[in-house]
Amino acid sequence: MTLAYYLTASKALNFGAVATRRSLNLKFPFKWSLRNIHMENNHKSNSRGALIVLEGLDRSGKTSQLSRLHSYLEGLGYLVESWRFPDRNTGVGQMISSYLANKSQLDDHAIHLLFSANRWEKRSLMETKLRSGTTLIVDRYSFSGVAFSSAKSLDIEWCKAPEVGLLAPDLVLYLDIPPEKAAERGGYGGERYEQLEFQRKVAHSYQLLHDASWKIVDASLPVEDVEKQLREMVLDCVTTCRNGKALSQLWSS
Ligand code: NYM
Ligand code: MG
Repeated sequence: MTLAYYLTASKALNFGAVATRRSLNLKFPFKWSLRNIHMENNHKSNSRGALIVLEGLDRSGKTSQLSRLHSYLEGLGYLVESWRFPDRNTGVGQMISSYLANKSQLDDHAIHLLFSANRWEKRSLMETKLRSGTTLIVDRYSFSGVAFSSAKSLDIEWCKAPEVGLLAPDLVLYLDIPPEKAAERGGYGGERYEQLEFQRKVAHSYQLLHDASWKIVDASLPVEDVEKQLREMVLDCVTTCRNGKALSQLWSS
């Protein structure tokens, strides 16, 4: 059973107000005016890059779609970077990587917090990039954190707590695929969690997490068809953020 089955209608994204420009007050000296124009633009215009997250089970096709989207946006002239979590290049990321490779054992709560810490250590860089106009397309984010840990029977609210205050994605693209079909795709890589029975539980956990910022795409379709759908959604989101949209935080009331 797929996530789409559980969906009724998805709500339109709330678009931030587009900033308006005020006319120059020519009565003031030139130097004063220039500084004010600069400050006003920074403050008023929330123009920025978009935070776009791809989520889904292992082998749902996130990584290849991400690289296709990257080329597409770059071809259109956008500043874009591809990110992924876990980011295995940091000290925390190396602990996570060793755990996933079954080279170390950790309590379920402890590894959950490490995954979260791995996002926190990137939070300020993420904000800087977005504010400077770079769109980030991210392979997995907090939703993976909650879905995989709660699939191990950790309390879902406990799992969400350390993620509160991270930047909220502008768009979450969920690549929806039945766990059985994902398992058929060339097999799993042998990391922890890459087992059909566990992936079924993860799929169920994802069902509890989606909200209006998610778009569900049928990832069983041919790669090109999935790509076509993603392109439209992404372009729409990138345009909205470029026109001005405030950054918001994840799971803050
Ligand atoms: N994973 C990923 C988690 O359990 N929690 C998290 O917060 C994140 C970001 O790590 N099976 C799991 C999901 C994957 C595994 O990710 C490695 P990838 O995308 O296969 O490298
Ligand atoms: Mg994987």
